[in-house]
Amino acid sequence: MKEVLKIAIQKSGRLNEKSLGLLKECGIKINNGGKLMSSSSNFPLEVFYLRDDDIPQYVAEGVADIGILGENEVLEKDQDVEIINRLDFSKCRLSLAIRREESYSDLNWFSGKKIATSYPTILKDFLEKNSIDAEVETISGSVEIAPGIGLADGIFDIVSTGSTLLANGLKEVEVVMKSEAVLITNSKLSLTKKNLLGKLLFRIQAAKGANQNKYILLNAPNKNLDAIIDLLPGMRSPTVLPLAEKGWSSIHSVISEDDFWEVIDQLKDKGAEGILVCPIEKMIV
Ligand code: PRT
Ligand code: ZN
Repeated sequence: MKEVLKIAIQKSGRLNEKSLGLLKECGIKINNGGKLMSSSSNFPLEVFYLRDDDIPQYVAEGVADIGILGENEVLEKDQDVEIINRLDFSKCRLSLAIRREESYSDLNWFSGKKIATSYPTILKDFLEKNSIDAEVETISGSVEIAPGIGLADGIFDIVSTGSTLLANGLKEVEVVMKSEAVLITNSKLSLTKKNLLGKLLFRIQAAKGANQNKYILLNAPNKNLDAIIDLLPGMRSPTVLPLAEKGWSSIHSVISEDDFWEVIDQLKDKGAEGILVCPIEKMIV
């Protein structure tokens, strides 16, 4: 029987759509299969839909070969899996928070206090490393209400915009870890599966590169070409083409999404005009 790569993704929730979106960006078509599993029509891949809490164990035991889930869940479950790629989505942080009216000095504030969380492993590890003797109360949901109902003095939970903390009269006092979606695997893959994983990783890299970068075209006076080329180094170096109008050139390059707004003002200062910024479909460096 032909070997296929088995990937576990979240069945529903914050990671589901983005995980499927990533596979789509990799050119992988997923058939509308059952609720538990579906296969691809153009890549040797089977997709298992699971609760994110179960993904580390499924991958560790080899039921699935790879999985996509939050790094926080990987650390919390502490299974024998390896993170092989960071996927740049579902970014959040895991933080300690206390009632807004409390005055907070440093981590010692938590000594002798009770902290509610759904991530006891990560929290206990952090407290131990910092020699803080606090009681950890494990609850499975709505952690943010624990201080308000007198269940705990503080909480340790996922924070993204901070609005949940605000709405519950809490303030973030320590960021313990940052998290994003990651790709995990186990050490049991056959050579065929390793090759398939290599192909998938190559495609993921191309999709990530495309998402993180933009194609930029602009016109610039020739006298400032060197300065503009310095601002837009691109993949190797930018393409420079003469315009019909004498003394002007068109410059084409690739720019990181993160740098774009920084660089744009400097480009304008150097006389750049007609700046077009376009999305990139795939980027292979
Ligand atoms: O059903 P299943 O067990 O599969 O899903 P789940 O309910 O355990 O997880 P889900 O779908 O809520 O989250 C999956 C993953 O998304 C998490 O493990 C994180 O890695 C990541 N992620 C990113 C988040 C958030 N952002 C997030 N904001 N997970 C949860 N939240 C919650 C958080 O618990 C808190 O209640 O949103 C609230 C905070 O958000 P802000 O914006 O108000 O600060
Ligand atoms: Zn979960």
